[in-house]
Amino acid sequence: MAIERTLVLVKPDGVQRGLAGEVISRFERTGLRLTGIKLMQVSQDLATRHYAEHNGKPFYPGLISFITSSPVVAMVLEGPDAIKTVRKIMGVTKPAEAAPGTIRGDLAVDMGRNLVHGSANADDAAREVGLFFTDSELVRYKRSNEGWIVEGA
Ligand code: DAT
Ligand code: MG
Repeated sequence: MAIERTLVLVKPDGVQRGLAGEVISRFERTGLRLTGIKLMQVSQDLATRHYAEHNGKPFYPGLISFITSSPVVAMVLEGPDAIKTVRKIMGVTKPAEAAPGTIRGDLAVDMGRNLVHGSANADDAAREVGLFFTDSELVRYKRSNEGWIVEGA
């Protein structure tokens, strides 16, 4: 199990709906360690860099306008298989197909308002963490119970 870092966003709909705490809590309870967190307004420049892979798709203009419409909570989570674990907790992109028990499955109904972002793979995670956080915003620390969460930690 590789120790990974991944970028998570509570998107503008989550902040506006008062679900930031609920979303953060679901990730926190997995045991992944919170390494960075902040409320921020996503600029046009950051949005286009973050979603560069979707440039040209029909939903792209709506996606950029949505992600820049209101603040997001950005965080970095760290732990064994953090990228896959976060994606599992999020559920698939389309809320109607997201499993019950996932954030999107339980709390969303529309793909364009699906509450949460999580990096898709290791390359994206490294790129996205670097886009949203400076190195000094990422805090290195140990919890007193690491060994009860990760064997040998
Ligand atoms: P994910 O957020 O699950 O990684 P993605 O990277 O394919 O999904 O797309 C980014 C976001 O763009 C997604 O969370 C919601 C929006 N989106 C994707 N496909 C869409 C579609 N066909 N119609 C509307 N919005 C879409
Ligand atoms: Mg994606």
